[in-house]
Order: sequence, then C-alpha cells, then structure tokens
Amino acid sequence: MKKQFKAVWMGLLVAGLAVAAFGQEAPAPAALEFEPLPYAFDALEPYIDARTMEIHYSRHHQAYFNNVVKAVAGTDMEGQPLEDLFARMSQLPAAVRNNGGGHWNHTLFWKVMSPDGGGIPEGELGAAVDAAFGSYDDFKAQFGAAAATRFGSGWAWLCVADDGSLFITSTPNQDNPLMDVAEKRGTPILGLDVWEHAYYLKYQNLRGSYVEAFWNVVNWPEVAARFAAALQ
Ligand code: MN3
Repeated sequence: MKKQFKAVWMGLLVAGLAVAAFGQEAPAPAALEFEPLPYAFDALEPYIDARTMEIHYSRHHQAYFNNVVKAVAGTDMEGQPLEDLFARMSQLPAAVRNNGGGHWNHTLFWKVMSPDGGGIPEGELGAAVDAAFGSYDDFKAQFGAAAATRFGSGWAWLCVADDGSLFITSTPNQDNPLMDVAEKRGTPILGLDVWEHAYYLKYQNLRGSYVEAFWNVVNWPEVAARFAAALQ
C-alpha cells in the first residue's frame, strides 16, 4: 500500500515537473531590462568624465527606460522586443519612438565603449571597414562628419546593410536605423550619442573634440561581435 502511494506521488511529481518544464518553453513576454552599466562611472576618464556618465546613465537613460515601460504597459506592445516595435515605428505612439529608441540606443552605447577600448577594428570587421570606407582613418573621418553634421540632437551610427556591407548614417532625436522611419535602414553595430547631455559638461560646444575622444574608448571586440551576429 505504502509503495503504491509513493508511486502515485512520484508520478504526480514527475507530471508536475513536466508541466513546469513545458511552461518554461512557452514564449515568455520579453520584459524590458535596465541593465547595469558595464563599468564604473569614472572608468572612461579622461575621455568621458564621471559626472557626465553618472547623469547620463542614472537620469537620462533611466528616464527613457521608465517612460517606455509606461508607454507599452497594458497595450499589445507590452512584452514585444523593441526591435519588432521599431520595424513598425511609424504606426506607434511618439512616446514609444522617443523612449523605446532612447532605451535601446543607450543600452548599445554603453556596451560599445570600454575602459580597455581604442585601437582599430581587426579581423573580418577591419576588412569590411577598409572595403567600405578605404581605411580606418577614412572611416573615422566619415563617421566624425556624420556626428558633426547631425543638427541638434541625435546619433551617428555604423550599420550593417542587408547585403552585409557597412555604412554610416545619422538619426535625429532617439531614432535609430532599425526604425521604419529611418532615412537609411540597417543593423547598428556602433553608435555615438551626440546629444549635448552626452558631452556638454566636459566639452561644452566642442562636439568634434568629444567625437575625437570617443575613439579612445570604442570597444572594437564588441562591435566585431555585433557585426558577426548581423551577418548570420
Ligand atoms: Mn544620451
């Protein structure tokens, strides 16, 4: 008798675990996440100062995150990857465009910088940069021009096109090249925030000096990994 009870309970336990495991395989809504900064606020000194990093991450990025969470809450957009929303951006509310873009763009921005950054792109990415722009120096000049000529607030981007080639573009405000509203669409693998909040404390009106400093902290291995992923 005892053995039979034990077998029944074991059976229920196994069934329960199976249900739990099956439940985990069902697509769970992707919760938006405010990830920790991958380094300390002062880690990118002297190129990007600690005070700017602290305000930029803790206030600006946090606000975009909070506001996009609010904007999608209780709608059919809740739980959808931002990339999917960007693909039909023109049909969605401005609050999702501005804050969803703000959250996604800054999440990429922190990761493509590193205290161990600088140097030049190597391997396949290095070859692709040379193929698209002539040389790394030509690439830097063209990217710098895109950053400098973006009037007002926005972003400069290095992107992968559908055919796997690289191109440079810029977007206004918190738009990005994944959005259907973008002039030129592609997969961003490097982004530079050229809003004044990103550089004004240290560089004031000298956006060009900020762009020059940026090259010292670019995390090329991260950019290369994103390039490889975009080619998949
Ligand atoms: Mn910013």
